[in-house]
Amino acid sequence: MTYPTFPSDCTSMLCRFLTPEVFEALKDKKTANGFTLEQAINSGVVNPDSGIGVYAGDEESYTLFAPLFDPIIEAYHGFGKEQKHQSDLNPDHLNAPNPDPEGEFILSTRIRVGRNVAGLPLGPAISKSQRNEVEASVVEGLESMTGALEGTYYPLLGMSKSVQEQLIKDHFLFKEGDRFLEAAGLNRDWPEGRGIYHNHDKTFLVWVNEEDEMRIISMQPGGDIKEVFTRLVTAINAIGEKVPFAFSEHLGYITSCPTNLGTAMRASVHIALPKLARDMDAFKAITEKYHLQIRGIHGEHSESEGGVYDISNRRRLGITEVQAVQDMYDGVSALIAAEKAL
Ligand code: ADP
Ligand code: DAR
Repeated sequence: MTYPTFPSDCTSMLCRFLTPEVFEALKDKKTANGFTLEQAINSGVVNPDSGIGVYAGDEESYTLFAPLFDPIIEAYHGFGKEQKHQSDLNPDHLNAPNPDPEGEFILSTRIRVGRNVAGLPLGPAISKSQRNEVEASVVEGLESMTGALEGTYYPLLGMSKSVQEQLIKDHFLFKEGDRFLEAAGLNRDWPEGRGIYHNHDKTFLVWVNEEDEMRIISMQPGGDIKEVFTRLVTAINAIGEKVPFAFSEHLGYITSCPTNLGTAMRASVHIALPKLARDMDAFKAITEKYHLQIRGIHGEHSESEGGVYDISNRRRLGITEVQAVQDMYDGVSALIAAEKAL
């Protein structure tokens, strides 16, 4: 393997932190699952417009390739090598009365966590049989859910295009063919082993074997952020009793992308801010202050439509789950106040 060539305007963290010295130190190393540096960085080499450009193939990747991952984790999360992740999944600790009880601004709220199965590789290094094993064990656990979590699993294999496209259009199902995931090896054997579980109301959903082996999702129309968080915590606890989650004291919940480590949580609202949208400098001054990320109406790598934005917490590691939701809540409250003032 030779040192990759990057365009001069490359701004990804891969370009920034894969120095020739780090490359020389890591280029011949392999994890116990046979995962190599070349595999870890391929997404950022093939897609020089990546923000990060690196994925882990297993928990060992984060220690074996630490000279590359540690500075990325520090730069993205502000989280040092000696720090330990702290979890707080107690909704009683969240101070979040509905910031938009009249429903003037917030169309919907969604809070998700990534989880991977302990003892198995992550998506970039998993074999086809291991991925099918993950699907079988996760679905077995999900099909034992009762009450508000009771639902049905729909494998992607055999799903009609019209059903799949409607679920994606309605913001329930993951998109297909993401080039970043493709180059990371996360789309191998697609669509085998992938699918979506959801309850009758589609307020509790689980994606199986997309970027992570599970994405556990709670969502509903409106701005009752605390209700969404409470349902998510109930679901995480119920699934965690059936499926062991990959977790480390230092990095928290282990995920394929380093941006999702720790809480692996993204708490978002779809919010209409038509007046603020006319002054994106003022808009971004608020999102920066409250550690928020702006995505489009169809999630990552999509555009806003009709002045509606996906606003979520940017930090996921070095803060607890309650703090991640509080980040989003405090920032959204400030955005609503600014919109009202215009
Ligand atoms: P993830 O949040 O899992 O990292 P994306 O950003 O791609 O992934 O979003 C996945 C899907 O969730 C997209 O269809 C997106 O429109 C939808 N989504 C995200 N936040 C909300 C929300 N607050 N309300 C409704 N749908 C949402
Ligand atoms: N597209 C990759 C990943 C960035 C974070 N988003 C995730 N993990 N879905 C990039 O490096 O831009």
